Amino acid sequence: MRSNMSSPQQKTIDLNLMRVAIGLAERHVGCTYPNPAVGCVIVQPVNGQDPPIMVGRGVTAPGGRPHAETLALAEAGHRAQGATAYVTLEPCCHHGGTPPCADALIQAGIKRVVIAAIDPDPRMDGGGVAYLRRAGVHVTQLTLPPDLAQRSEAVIAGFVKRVTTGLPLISVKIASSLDGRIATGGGESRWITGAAARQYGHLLRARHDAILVGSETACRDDPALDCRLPGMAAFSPIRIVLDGRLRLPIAAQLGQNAARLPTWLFTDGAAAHPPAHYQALKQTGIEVIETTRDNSQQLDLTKIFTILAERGVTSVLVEGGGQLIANLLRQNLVDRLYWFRAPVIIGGDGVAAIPTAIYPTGLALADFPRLALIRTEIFGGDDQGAAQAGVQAGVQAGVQAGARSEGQNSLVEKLEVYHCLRYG
Ligand code: AOF
Ligand code: ZN
Repeated sequence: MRSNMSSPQQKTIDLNLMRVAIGLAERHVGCTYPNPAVGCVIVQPVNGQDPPIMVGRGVTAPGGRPHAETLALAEAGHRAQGATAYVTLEPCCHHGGTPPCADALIQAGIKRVVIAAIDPDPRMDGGGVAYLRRAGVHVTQLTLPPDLAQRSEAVIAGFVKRVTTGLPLISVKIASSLDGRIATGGGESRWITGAAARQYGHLLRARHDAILVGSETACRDDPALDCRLPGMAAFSPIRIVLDGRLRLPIAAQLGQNAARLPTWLFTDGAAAHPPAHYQALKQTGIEVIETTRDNSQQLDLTKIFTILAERGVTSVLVEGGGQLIANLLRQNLVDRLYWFRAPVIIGGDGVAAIPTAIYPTGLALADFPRLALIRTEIFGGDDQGAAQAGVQAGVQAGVQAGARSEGQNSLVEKLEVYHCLRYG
């Protein structure tokens, strides 16, 4: 048995089934906070000459429960007896509201568990593997090839950051002209990027637990901040606005939709503001959260993100404005940058994406932080239907795919790219 488990054929089978489990997990990235999205596939036979038969599949449910293993075991029923479970994350072994997944796997008769990553939650941290092994279950942690390792890490990146640092993963989205402008000199900004790129932006919203803007953006653009991809409204993130002066109008979309979509507003000294406006904002369904200012009299960003992590939020997408993004960069809070660039040059009278200095004056160029490129996608074409299909297919397949224009569109369209960059 054991020698077979390490045979090259078995390793290939293991990697293929883990690929399926990771694909399942990817479907629920952005809607399982405070928990990570985990995928689980259960197959029979454990270890035979015949191709394995999939008897159960599960992905952590929206809201974080039930866990993936519970759902996969329920689907497998008695066929879990003697089977192998492929789980993207070490099964839990803590006694929360319900018995741990490790127990459920043991009781169902699972003989072998294959995992992609150890759960960094201090309540687990290898404990789940030890627990299973003590019960006689054979546990394998796979060494993944680079493409799978990158996907596996991306799925749990927010959760890992939250439990290891007490802050969520912070991503910034910027959609600019080729020369880094987010509006014309006259203030026009709708739309700089095309339909496909904007739809991809909605996919990014779906993939994050929360979306955050400053009050300047909330007041000027009146954004809804939901996910408007067909069929994906349920993936809309928590909407967060930083509004120290409490100037968000009651009629703003954020207020009007607050009964339907969780909406949190951070401010300081709410009591100091006109009580009628404060009460009216709360009556829309917006949750007002009190915070404090830092030394530069801005709302304390680290404190805000700490509060978000304490509430379980694992990932936040910041959509503006420029000043807030500059502050985040200055304070070294940004983990990922999604920068969409459209094939248009606005010129120096346009509004700069990063409007203020972020590093000390006189800093030598060699000392400016260089970002590392994670991925580049090319969008293009004005065929909205095709773009939609591309984004939807990406979701279905559990991969980050947009409507690619490579080889199909003109050079100008090819200039519309987005770079996903790792900051710091
Ligand atoms: C699993 N399978 O699908 C997930 C796991 O608060 P609880 O009781 O729901 O447990 C949450 C913890 O379980 C979470 O912090 C993480 O360590 C793990 N997540 N574990 O076996 C799953 N989502
Ligand atoms: Zn569990």
